[in-house]
Amino acid sequence: MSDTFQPSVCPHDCPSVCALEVEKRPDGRLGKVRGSQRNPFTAGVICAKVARYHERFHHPERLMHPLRRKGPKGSGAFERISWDDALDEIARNLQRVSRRHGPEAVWPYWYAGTMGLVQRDGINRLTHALGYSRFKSTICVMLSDTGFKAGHRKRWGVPALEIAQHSDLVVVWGCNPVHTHVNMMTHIARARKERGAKLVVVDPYRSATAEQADLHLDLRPGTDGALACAVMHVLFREGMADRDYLARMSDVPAELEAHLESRTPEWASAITGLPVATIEEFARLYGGTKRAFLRLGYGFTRQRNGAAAMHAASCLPVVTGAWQHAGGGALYNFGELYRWDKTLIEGLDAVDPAVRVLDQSRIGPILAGDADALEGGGPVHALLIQNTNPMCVAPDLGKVHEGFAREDLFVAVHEQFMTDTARMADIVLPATMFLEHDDIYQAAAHSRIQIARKIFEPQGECRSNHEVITGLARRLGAAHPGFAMSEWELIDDLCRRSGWPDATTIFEAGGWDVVPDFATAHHLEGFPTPDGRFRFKPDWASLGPWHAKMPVLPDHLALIDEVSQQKPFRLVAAPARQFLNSTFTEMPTSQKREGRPTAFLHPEVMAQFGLAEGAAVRLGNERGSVTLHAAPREGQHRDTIVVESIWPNRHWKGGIGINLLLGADPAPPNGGAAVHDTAVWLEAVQDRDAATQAAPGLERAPA
Ligand SMILES: Nc1nc2c(c(=O)[nH]1)N[C@H]1C(S)=C(S)[C@@H](COP(=O)(O)OP(=O)(O)OC[C@H]3O[C@@H](n4cnc5c(=O)[nH]c(N)nc54)[C@H](O)[C@@H]3O)O[C@H]1N2
Ligand SMILES: Nc1nc2c(c(=O)[nH]1)N[C@H]1C(S)=C(S)[C@@H](COP(=O)(O)OP(=O)(O)OC[C@H]3O[C@@H](n4cnc5c(=O)[nH]c(N)nc54)[C@H](O)[C@@H]3O)O[C@H]1N2
Ligand code: SF4
Ligand SMILES: [Mo]
Repeated sequence: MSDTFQPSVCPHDCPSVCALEVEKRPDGRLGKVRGSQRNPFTAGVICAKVARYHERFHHPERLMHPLRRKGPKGSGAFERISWDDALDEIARNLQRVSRRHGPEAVWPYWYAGTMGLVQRDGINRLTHALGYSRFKSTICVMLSDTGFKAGHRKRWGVPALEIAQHSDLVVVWGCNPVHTHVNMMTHIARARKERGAKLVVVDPYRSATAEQADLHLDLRPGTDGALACAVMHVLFREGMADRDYLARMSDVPAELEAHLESRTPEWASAITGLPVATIEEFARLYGGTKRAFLRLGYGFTRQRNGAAAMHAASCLPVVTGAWQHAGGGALYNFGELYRWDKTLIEGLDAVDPAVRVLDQSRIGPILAGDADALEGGGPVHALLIQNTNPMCVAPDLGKVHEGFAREDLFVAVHEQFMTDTARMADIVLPATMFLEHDDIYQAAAHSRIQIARKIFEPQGECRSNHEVITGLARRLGAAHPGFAMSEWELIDDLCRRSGWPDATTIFEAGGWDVVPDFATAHHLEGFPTPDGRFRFKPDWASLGPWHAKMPVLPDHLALIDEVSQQKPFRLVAAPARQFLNSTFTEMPTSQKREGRPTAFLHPEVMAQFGLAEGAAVRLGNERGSVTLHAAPREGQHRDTIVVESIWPNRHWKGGIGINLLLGADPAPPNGGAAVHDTAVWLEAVQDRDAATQAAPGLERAPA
């Protein structure tokens, strides 16, 4: 690496967690950002939006100093104040609320704007030390984690590096890596080029990944359990199940086989909308390839039956025994291999189990005072928010907007930009970016611990999340050793406490791979269940309170927001390539490349509604409606509508985006946001003006 390039790690909420090389120019500004070779999963490749990071880092609209609201909530009128005044005022308000309503009326609210373990998770230390309402993180991986653990109990899998060397077939299931973690495509492309490997993509629309596939299964959203069962039916029927392996490595193979007898391709065809021949073609391809790599994504689990769907799909490599072969098996997430002990970072020794836990995804109902969502406790009167933008990304967004407008709610937001959420705050604090602080990272799609050190001095008056949390802890009298430690000390403590080398060693080595040997990665000596057997019949009761809804054996769980005469379409709010959730929406180049909020419709639906490309349409349900532009898209079922997201509210004329339509009800067995599971109606908007507007509008349906 040349003098001007220094090592770093991408902190954004992405399975790839790329190793970066960043250029610090002689004038002190950020120059190029490129992928590093030091991490073999990154392999020198990063996504386009992070390659343009100088645009975000030196953005003229970055928050540079603390602000206090001086106009009505949400008016955008703020005045500059000092850090001391800002932290004093937040502390005063949290104390006021705590005294008057009890500490559970304060809810620290966070997510993964940065995935650094110190900067992201440190807020929990404040929560636990002061007895504030705890946080149940459900918006992203709850459904996928629960579904995967149902069969395997722990999360790890086959390293993606095996793909290029050994895989003859890659199945990308409910996942769009071209948009969401481009590095996966590097390894898939190599296998195709060097080994002639085939690519199958299971996705309700012709995503950028499906576009590249040899076989695209464009099933109806929320029907993956049916597809998986029918594939297993064919595997058993046509002698492609590895009975020997099943007898050794699974719990109830005979029961499974009997159960699947009625789960025929004809049965699944009626549910999934896929032709019988396509289901059989896929089953034969999968069953006929020992070195079949299954990439299980997050996307297909964002359905009310998503945990059941993940469990069903994760059964496939057990039935064929693909796990035994190099390049075969599955990868969902390496989460458990890191075996972190986050006692000091999160203050886990200060947890009071009697304090209520509030569900992240239900922030709308919670702020609206829904008794069930409040877990029987009183209202939330103060939010301290870091690393997330719920006014844009949360489901049931209408309720979220009403909640943030409450005059009896105090809101402090620590942010890099004036997001939809920051705009609603009473106090806004400016946050550092990853190049301006230290942190440690784990990844989902690879298995390397990586540490990044501060390269630039913070711009303006920006402070890190850790500085804000310790500054508040001092003022609030919160006691915990973690508040007295530096970021680096916390990183070092985490590494040692978890049984890894110290932080300096890991940093200097350019990362630390926690990948197990081949036998462990492939579960050759047993799955991480107590008896080493994969569970076709999961112990759902141990996985969440709503376990009674779960199927006994893999199945299609008919719980989705199914079409009806009133709402004949199913909306998938899939991720946009140039945005990362709502991050990067502030970059002009990203906005330009994404265009405008657009609904992809089947060409026949365009014709049926008399729509030309770009025409305005309205999508709605009982929660409201939004107006956007229509575009035809081949390769999706007639009743599927896809809107790539997440456009900020200001891009929608009525001031609220696509998540207005999404429900926040907790999906079984343990909660989770069904962000791709929404039945909607569609209508053409006759007004020609609406069709030509760059930022189309919205009308809320009457309550
Ligand atoms: N560019 C970009 N990158 C991102 C993000 C982003 O918003 N933009 N988000 C980041 C985050 S937070 C995460 S968690 C990851 C997620 O990364 P992924 O695992 O790729 O998951 P999703 O992005 O939710 O959705 C992926 C695909 O799932 C499909 N899908 C939806 N419903 C179903 C279904 O019922 N069945 C099947 N088979 N497929 C379905 C969608 O059409 C979509 O193409 O990506 C991260 N990376
Ligand atoms: N329609 C639709 N909605 C979805 C999804 C979808 O696919 N479709 N996906 C869902 C998923 S998977 C997820 S994970 C959620 C994600 O939702 P969010 O977690 O809200 O993700 P972002 O919108 O990217 O917001 C992260 C914010 O953190 C800020 N940030 C970044 N680094 C730092 C830092 O170091 N300090 C501080 N204080 N702030 C920082 C960024 O500026 C950004 O505004 O959205 C969910 N909502
Ligand atoms: S692919 Fe993901 S981890 Fe890599 S640079 Fe882009 S956002 Fe960051
Ligand atoms: Mo996510």
